[in-house]
Amino acid sequence: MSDGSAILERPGERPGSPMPLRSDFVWGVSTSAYQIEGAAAEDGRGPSIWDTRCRTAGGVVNGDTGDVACDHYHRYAEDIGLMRGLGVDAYRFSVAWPRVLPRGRGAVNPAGLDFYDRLVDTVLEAGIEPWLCVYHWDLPQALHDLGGWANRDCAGWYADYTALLARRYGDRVKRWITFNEFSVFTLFGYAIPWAAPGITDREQHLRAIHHVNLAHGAGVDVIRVLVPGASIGAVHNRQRVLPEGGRPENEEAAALLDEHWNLTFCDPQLLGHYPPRVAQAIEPYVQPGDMARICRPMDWFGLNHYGPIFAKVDPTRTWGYGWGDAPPDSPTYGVGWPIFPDVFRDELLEITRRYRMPIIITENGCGGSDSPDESGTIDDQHRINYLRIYNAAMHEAIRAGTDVRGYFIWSLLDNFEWGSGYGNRFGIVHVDFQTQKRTPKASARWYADLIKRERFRA
Ligand code: IFM
Repeated sequence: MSDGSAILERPGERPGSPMPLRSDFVWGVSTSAYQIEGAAAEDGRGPSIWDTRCRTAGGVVNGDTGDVACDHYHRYAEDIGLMRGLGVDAYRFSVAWPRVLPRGRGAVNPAGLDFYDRLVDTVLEAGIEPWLCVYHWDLPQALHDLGGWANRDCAGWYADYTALLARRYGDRVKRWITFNEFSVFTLFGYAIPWAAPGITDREQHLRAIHHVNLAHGAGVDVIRVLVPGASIGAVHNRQRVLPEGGRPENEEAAALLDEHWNLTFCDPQLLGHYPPRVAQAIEPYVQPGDMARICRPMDWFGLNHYGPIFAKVDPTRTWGYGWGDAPPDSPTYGVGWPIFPDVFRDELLEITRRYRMPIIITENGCGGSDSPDESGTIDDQHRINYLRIYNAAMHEAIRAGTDVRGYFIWSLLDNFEWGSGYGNRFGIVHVDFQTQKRTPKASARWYADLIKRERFRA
């Protein structure tokens, strides 16, 4: 295991001096509601499936919860001040569905809607553009009790919720994201039980896939009608899937995981059809006209990328595949995720080849267990190394013809990292979860300098 510095030190590894980026290139930071807001039972917010998951034995490491998280609900102004200090152009955040509609539909919660008014206004006053993600995994528990994403009606409930947001914030928010990482919350929520709602059922997984795709299409239509001048994207996590150990017996597992992870949402939304293995399995749930409802014109492709993933045969799992390990000699960072900048560059090129769209890198970053030294400094060189080589790989993809128009770090703050709780820190700003003290890490200064340098060259 290494911290990735060996890659940086290998002469010629990332050749050539980067070209200037577009003058309107967007530099940003990303967060999501459940991971930072806290105030889970305050001001009328209803419970989400993640509140339930946190209270389920074995659901989250250490029994951690998002009840308080980074207390961003109360400290949002301070956090926006930190963003201003970084010099970012944009802030990608998500709205908590159960904060604005405590039961998912029906009666709205005025205090919840007011919170996002204050947030959006303060972001704009800081000279930062708000990028609003409608859904980042926190389905209202009341809707899950009606079947959640496995119920076709959920697409309509989502469209109504999106309309509420579009009417309320569309005068000030022009950048809209329908969903964050479709394949993660459907696969881990309904087939491999690593996330809420923690179901393992092939049929429910297939239904959830199709209904989420329908919701996406309905959401795009609603935003187009209600928000003049909206620029709409969806955020996909695309990671090349490799057979564990390069072994032939893992190849079919890798091919199926590749369809579930990389193609099951992008292909229907952007090309109008499911990939072959999924198409066959999902057919019973598809109604006439559905593919046209899903495939709506989009303005950009949102890419979340960290590294490749590995698949192996696992007959105990819903689909017969399981998560494999990276080769033991792979360079890794922080929490052990592998560093493969070439895979990032190739993914950007592949998206360009397959979908021919502008790309916004909506998440890229690096987890770790960063803690302050005696002087209170957090010198996260492992993250700086990672960000440097991944930025260099982005430049390579741009030189090779990819139209990348923005880059957002995941994440502004250390936060609630889902099933890993608070142990895996992705922030460029350290959060002491006892005191809620924020301390920018060395990577925050590095990112602020990078933005200045790139703007100067543009
Ligand atoms: O924290 C998550 C985020 O919610 C979605 N993308 C990956 C991040 C790191 O695991």
